[in-house]
Amino acid sequence: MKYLLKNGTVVSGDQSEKMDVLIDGEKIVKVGCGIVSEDAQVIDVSGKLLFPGFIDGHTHFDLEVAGTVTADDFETGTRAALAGGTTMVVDFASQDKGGHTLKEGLEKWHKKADGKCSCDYSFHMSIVEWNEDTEREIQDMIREGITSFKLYMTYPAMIVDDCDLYKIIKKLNEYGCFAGVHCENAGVIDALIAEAKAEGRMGPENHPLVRPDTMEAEAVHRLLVIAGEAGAPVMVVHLTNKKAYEEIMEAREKGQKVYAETCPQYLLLEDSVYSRPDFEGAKFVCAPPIRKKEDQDCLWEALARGDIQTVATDQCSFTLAQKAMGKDDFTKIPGGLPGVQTRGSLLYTYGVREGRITKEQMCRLLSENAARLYGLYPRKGIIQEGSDADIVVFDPDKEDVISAKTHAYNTDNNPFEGFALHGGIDKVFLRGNLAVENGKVVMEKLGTYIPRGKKQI
Ligand code: DUC
Ligand code: ZN
Repeated sequence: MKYLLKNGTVVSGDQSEKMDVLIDGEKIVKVGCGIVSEDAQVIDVSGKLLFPGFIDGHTHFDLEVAGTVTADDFETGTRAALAGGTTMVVDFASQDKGGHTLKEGLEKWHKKADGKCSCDYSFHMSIVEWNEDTEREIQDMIREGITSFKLYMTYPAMIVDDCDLYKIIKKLNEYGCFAGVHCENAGVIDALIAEAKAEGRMGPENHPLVRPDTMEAEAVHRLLVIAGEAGAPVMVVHLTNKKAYEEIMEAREKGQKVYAETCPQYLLLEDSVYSRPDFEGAKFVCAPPIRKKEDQDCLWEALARGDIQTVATDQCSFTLAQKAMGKDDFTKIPGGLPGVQTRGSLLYTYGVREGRITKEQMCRLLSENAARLYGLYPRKGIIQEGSDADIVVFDPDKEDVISAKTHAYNTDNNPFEGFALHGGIDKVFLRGNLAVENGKVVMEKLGTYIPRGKKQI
């Protein structure tokens, strides 16, 4: 199928320009002014912004958490993502502890995802055990198109100690790869949980108190000292707060390569949500937790300065019934929030429209930088000749209000319930297929696994 998008504003990380875009099959074949084509279907996109398809580098679909499984699997989750302009997700596949291989983890995630996705997809690989076999497997992963990895400094089933952290990030760097790291101090958090329980503090309002910003910042600091010693780049995923941000800036001043990612919940929600009555605070339980207004302000300013490379979602959704597993004990509430459907429109509404970031920065944060970080550029992350025809036709005048009644997730709650949106998704092209029209998914399950190359950033 051939499409000619006429009179839209093509947004890149550097500039925005009124141009036409010609799509033939899966690719963009021409970008310029006054393009004519005799056989293309012409779509007038006057007044619309054309972004390269958004890439979400942090999702958890079909994931077992706290004795349950996320409400959204790859089918419902990628459909919601596509409706929100995300044409590619990079989900977290994981090795299991107890002598299991990375290969087994990858096969497991392919089984969860293959044939079910409505947007393109790839995986990071979480390494939870390190030995000579795992080390050898890194090259197998690279051959499979997995070039980014994940390490956890918390969670018993996932945690790696400082010794392995050092060895892994050093080895990954030798192969031109890197890890995103979940930074929280596991030991002190355990102690704070024990204190809360001993005092009979069992409600969700205790969640941010046992996972304080200081213990995220401590872990970021430790990670970056270790990474400095290893001479290796690392990424701090889901950065939430000012103290942790300052640790990143300090390491960069010393010449270290540190990438950072944050998420809409840390930009737009405050920790008072955990004190909402009737157990509503449970909806917002995620790790690290939502922080304070001054942290939000710090993150927005960091986005504007380009100090944070990407805004992902950490999508990990649960129903209220699942959240109620922790009714009498907040530590049993499965952690995570949905977010893939509204990342673009929230960043536009509360970032671009409010003058905190430009639309070009939005393009970098949602698409271009993720493509560069995860070895997808310029196949993805840019609207140019030869790139995949992944295009978001964004309507800056579209008005909406986020609600669990109308969202596409398989959940009955939305952390952004009631948030007004000024600007939203009109159409989405996924590799040349007009898969979303008027904000609704009209073509499903066209997503394909995308093997990735090495980072270009
Ligand atoms: N944090 C969550 O809240 N859920 C899933 C994984 C994570 O790091
Ligand atoms: Zn996560």
